[in-house]
Amino acid sequence: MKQLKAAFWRGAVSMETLPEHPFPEIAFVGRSNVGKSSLLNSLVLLKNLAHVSQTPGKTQQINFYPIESKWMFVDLPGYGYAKVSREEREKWQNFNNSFLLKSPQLALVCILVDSRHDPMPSDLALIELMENAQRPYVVVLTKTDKLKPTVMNERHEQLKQLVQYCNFCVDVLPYSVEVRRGRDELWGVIKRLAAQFSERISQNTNTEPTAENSNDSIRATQMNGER
Ligand SMILES: Nc1nc2c(ncn2[C@@H]2O[C@H](COP(=O)(O)OP(=O)(O)OP(=O)(O)O)[C@@H](O)[C@H]2O)c(=O)[nH]1
Ligand SMILES: [Mg+2]
Repeated sequence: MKQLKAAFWRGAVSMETLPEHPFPEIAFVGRSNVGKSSLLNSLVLLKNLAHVSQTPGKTQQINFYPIESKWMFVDLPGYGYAKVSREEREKWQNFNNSFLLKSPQLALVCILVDSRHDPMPSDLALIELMENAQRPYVVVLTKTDKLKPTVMNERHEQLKQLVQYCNFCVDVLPYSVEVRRGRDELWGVIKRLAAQFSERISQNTNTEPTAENSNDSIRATQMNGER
């Protein structure tokens, strides 16, 4: 496993300041402190690409990281950080949701859920958001090194049950930065969905896009994907 070419490129604080670029986006989203930045670093094998903190709520903007001039990783501010005002929290949540609903380059959303707890209402709301938006996502169970194998398997089963009737969930993957669990599997999903996204874009430049045929092609992506 070698380090990938990756660097911080830009941060955005509103829909108006989102940068334009040609790469398929892979977004990382979840509650504050769930391990988004750590996971992003572990995927590219760099220690300090994204800022990891003992203090939750450190990622205060949507951060863009071009990877190998092929993909754009996008680290979103965490949900539910208690120590900022409700107004501030709502502002970030609205920005996150707008990005997830509207970004034209979004190929895959990685929804990170802390494996040590039952999924929280904000985790379920994210799944619902992506289903309503009809955009592909993968559920990643973080910090599984902190669980005994039987407990980890139970949590994995619980989440698979939860999404069994969801149309746009590509997979549910146990992950750990500490013991490098799930890295190859997640890369597999990222590469597959990014390639399908690029193919869809090139097809759509030949066919006049309609709301109907773009949804059909996303759905076909799900149906063809392995579970
Ligand atoms: N044991 C263990 N700890 C982890 C793992 N992933 C992240 N952590 C720890 O969890 C804490 C939060 O990690 P971050 O990556 O900063 O989380 P984040 O979701 O980016 O947090 P915000 O940006 O504040 O929303 C840090 O202390 C990490 O070291 C993991 O797989 N195993
Ligand atoms: Mg972070």
